[in-house]
Amino acid sequence: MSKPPQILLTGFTPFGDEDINPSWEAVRELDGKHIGGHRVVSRLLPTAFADSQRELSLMVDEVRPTILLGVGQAGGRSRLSIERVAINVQDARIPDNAGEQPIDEAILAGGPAAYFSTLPIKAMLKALLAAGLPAEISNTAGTFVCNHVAYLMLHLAAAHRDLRAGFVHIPYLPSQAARFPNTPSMSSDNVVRALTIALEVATTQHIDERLGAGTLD
Ligand code: PCA
Repeated sequence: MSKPPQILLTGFTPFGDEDINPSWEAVRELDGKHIGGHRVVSRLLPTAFADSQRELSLMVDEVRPTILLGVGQAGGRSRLSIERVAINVQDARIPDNAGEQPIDEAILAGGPAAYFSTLPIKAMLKALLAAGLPAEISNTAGTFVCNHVAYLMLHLAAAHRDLRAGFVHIPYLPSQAARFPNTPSMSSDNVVRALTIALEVATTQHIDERLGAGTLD
């Protein structure tokens, strides 16, 4: 029997004041699972600009995925945010885990200003909302390590016809949000459910749906 196509699913190490990263807590649960005829390979990326770039490239060479989905923590967001775009800039408000704090530097000198997700983001959104999971389209992945990794994933996808890529940000875990008033959270079980649904849609749908999900601000 031939090997199933692979999904490379990445999460990040904790950063800033946190000692847990909900992205890795959910992503690691899906390692080895089969979704839509694909096998999931879960990997941990360091929350550091240079190290994440090097490790991502090694992982992609080793796993040779047909779908690449990055997941990162966005503390304060209230919904699973399906990122539409990644921009060619590094502007770090805090140092990364290697102590680097680039300001207004390009990720790839001479690269395009931005890349769009090549996963069916609207179809993913529709399926998540239909399953009763809070989700949204986001038009910014920030300017820290997540945007950096999302941009590099989309750069790889632009160069490989058989590779599609995207990125999602997730809220704090309840245990993280409990420290701050009025702070939204999502349980790891719900994030795992949401990622499974999003990946099911990504494996089966190559053309996105037309569904309004824009914002005025
Ligand atoms: N979130 C950070 C980097 C790692 C993570 O989980 C970000 O949004 O850039």
